[in-house]
Amino acid sequence: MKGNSRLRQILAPGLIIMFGLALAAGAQTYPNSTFQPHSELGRYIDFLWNRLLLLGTIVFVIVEGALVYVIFRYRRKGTETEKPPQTHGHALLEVTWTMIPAFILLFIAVPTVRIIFKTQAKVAAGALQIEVIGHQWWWEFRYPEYKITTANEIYLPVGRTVNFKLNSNDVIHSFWAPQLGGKRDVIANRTNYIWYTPDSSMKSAVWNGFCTEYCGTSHAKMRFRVFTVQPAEFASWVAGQQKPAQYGATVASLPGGQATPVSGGEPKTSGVGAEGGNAPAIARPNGTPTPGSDTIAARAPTTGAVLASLPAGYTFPRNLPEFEYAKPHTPVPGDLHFTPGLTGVAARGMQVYSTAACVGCHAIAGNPSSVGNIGPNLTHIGSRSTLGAGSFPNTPAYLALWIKNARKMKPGIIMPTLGLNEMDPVQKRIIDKASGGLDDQQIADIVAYLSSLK
Ligand code: HEC
Ligand SMILES: [Cu+2]
Repeated sequence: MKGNSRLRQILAPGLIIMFGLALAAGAQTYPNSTFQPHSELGRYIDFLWNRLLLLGTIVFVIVEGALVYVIFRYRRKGTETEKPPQTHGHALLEVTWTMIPAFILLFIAVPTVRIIFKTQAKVAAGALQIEVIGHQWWWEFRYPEYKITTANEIYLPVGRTVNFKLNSNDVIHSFWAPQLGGKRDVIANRTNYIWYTPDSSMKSAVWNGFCTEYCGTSHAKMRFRVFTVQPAEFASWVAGQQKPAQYGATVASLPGGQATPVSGGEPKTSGVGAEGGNAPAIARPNGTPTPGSDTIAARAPTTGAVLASLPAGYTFPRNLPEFEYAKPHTPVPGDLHFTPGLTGVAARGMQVYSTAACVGCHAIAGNPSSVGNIGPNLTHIGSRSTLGAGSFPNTPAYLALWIKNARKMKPGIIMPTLGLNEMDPVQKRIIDKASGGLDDQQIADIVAYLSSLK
């Protein structure tokens, strides 16, 4: 039939393109994709999505196929003059086209309702509780079981169900780590929960998390990291976080010569001691990288036997090439500079920090003057891999710029501009000595202090 061969001409290339696209989509991994779930919650939702996509595709192909067929089969041939027979009211047809959608809906509704009940169920006893508090624009995380308060980075042991208790300090936020499962609104005056179990078979890994409810100026910079680690690594991390802060006696040099980041680029941290010189003299866990050697070679082993005896203070290794996707790439404002080559002293930095405005907003357990609760808890800031809710890598160079002019680094935040002679973009004035402006040397000292708090 003439119509049919025409149809094939149109459909064949279309099908080949669709098949090609499907292959391409499967061939690559997308780190922030919700289609590669690593928890039961993620898989439930993935199952529903696949089911709906399949049924939707079948309906689409049948309906559009019938439409295209009718268009070609019954189009006017040019020789016909009479109208075709007209039909009004056809009981069998009408019953059929009511029954088919009803049947399809049944196939959608039953699994949907089942999964709603499963995911809304109360969490099983023994789950790890984590309190999540959304702030404009960062995340506070509390582990009540372990009496830990931290920010922007979550450690989870694989195989243990985690129950997030979600609250907001201000506007509505939304908590989402795509590959683990989600997402749920974070609301003031109302507690939401979401729970899931990171797959126990997983190797230690890091996942990106996001605020997915527009919440103001720096919403796009309200991110977090989730580290799904082996149980022994988690225990070691917990033990480290529970200790009060101890700052290193050693010295941190800010990268010489290259400390000034180019607009759009990243500050170089290749200077002597930029990462390494500020380490407090604590024992490093067996196999985890020592500061300054965060390379693939220093990767933590993930076998239970070796990990069983990790000393306190495990942190997930930074800069592993396979976790490149978890590295922040926010550009630094081009007009924000820091004096190159300064050397900070942690003990001096502790003094400066403890008498500056910082203590009114930040808490550091072990520093009795630092008990503020407006900003993130800084007790173990040196152990975190990012600054400003996942916006910048936590290196001395970025930390110095952050302290100097946080509001330039992340617009609109409560943390004021603190660098001497810097322009505060919110207050629209230059920060002078009288209003507590810190010179670069003082900031370098604070950097040495904070980055030694592992
Ligand atoms: C008025 C309150 C306030 C003051 C004063 C203040 N901060 Fe902050 N700080 C904040 C807030 C709020 C944030 C979170 C900003 C964000 O990421 O959105 C923050 C973030 C930080 C961070 C990043 C933490 C993280 O985990 O991402 C560091 C480091 C920091 N402040 C250090 C300091 C230092 C050092 C001082 C004093 C020189 C200081 N702050 C003064 C409120 C303050
Ligand atoms: Cu938000």
